[in-house]
Amino acid sequence: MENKGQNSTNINWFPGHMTRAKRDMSEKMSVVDMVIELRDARIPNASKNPLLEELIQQKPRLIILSKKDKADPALTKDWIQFLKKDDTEALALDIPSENIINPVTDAVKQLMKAKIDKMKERGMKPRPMRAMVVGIPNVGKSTFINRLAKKKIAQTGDRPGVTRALQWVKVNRDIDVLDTPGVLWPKFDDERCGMLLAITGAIRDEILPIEEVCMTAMRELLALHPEYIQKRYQIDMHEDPYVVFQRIAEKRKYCRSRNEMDEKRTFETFLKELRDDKLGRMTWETPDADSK
Ligand SMILES: Nc1nc2c(ncn2[C@@H]2O[C@H](COP(=O)(O)OP(=O)(O)O)[C@@H](O)[C@H]2O)c(=O)[nH]1
Ligand SMILES: [Mg+2]
Repeated sequence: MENKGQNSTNINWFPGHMTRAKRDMSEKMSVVDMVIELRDARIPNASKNPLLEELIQQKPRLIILSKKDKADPALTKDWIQFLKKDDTEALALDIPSENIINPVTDAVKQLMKAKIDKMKERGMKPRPMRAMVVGIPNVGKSTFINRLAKKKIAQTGDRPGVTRALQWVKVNRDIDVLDTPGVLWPKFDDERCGMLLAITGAIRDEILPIEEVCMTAMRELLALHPEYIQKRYQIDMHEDPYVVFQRIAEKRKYCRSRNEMDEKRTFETFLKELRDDKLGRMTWETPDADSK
């Protein structure tokens, strides 16, 4: 898939030309010891990048599930369990609010233990491990780097085509992080992934029709957490998502005339409340069913 700009709903959204982005990331990959991959804790599968597996080569990986404050805690635990492997550590964080340096340092040291031990065996003083942060737009990469740096890092290298020396953020004596993250594109081609990215606000609203996004979200909520709907809107429940929206509109008086729901207002309000966690904490994917 190429983003040529014309007629493309993805315009202004990709970091530049995909080929260039890929080459740039692969160059950076060669100078780091490991990769810190951010994914959204609410959609750990849909927020991963299909090409990272190829780009990452054999590098150890720390997966950070961001926005854990918005996700279902029990499912986050399941995902962490599922994602951990020999060369992969996993950690869930509320990046803006919690002290992230200690858990990240511990995870990096755990992941890189073999390499650090080898340096020591050879009589070398262990140097900080160099990591590159990668992830799809909006997942929390800049917030993560700024919090590790304890200051705001100027993102001058964000423009495509601007080559400059690699700059490192010194976190502590154990970690250095590349000051510009690698921006990856999500799985647009998979319909359900696209829906989940839209539901959680990872992609711009214009990309997908709001009615379809809301109907999908409501259908899944009715199956997984009908009590969230009941509690928030205090309506008589119904199995048809559209009828549920009609009842919400009726209750909130989002109507044009007596029996006609103001769809735009109803859908927009619902989506905003859902994204602001007004209905409850929600994880949209489970490790078994959605962990392709
Ligand atoms: N609730 C919550 N919001 C977060 C978290 N991490 C990042 N954000 C918010 O997500 C938005 C996008 O973050 P940003 O760092 O700009 O993402 P980037 O595009 O990957 O660099 C910002 O509004 C952040 O405040 C988190 O763990 N929890
Ligand atoms: Mg950013």
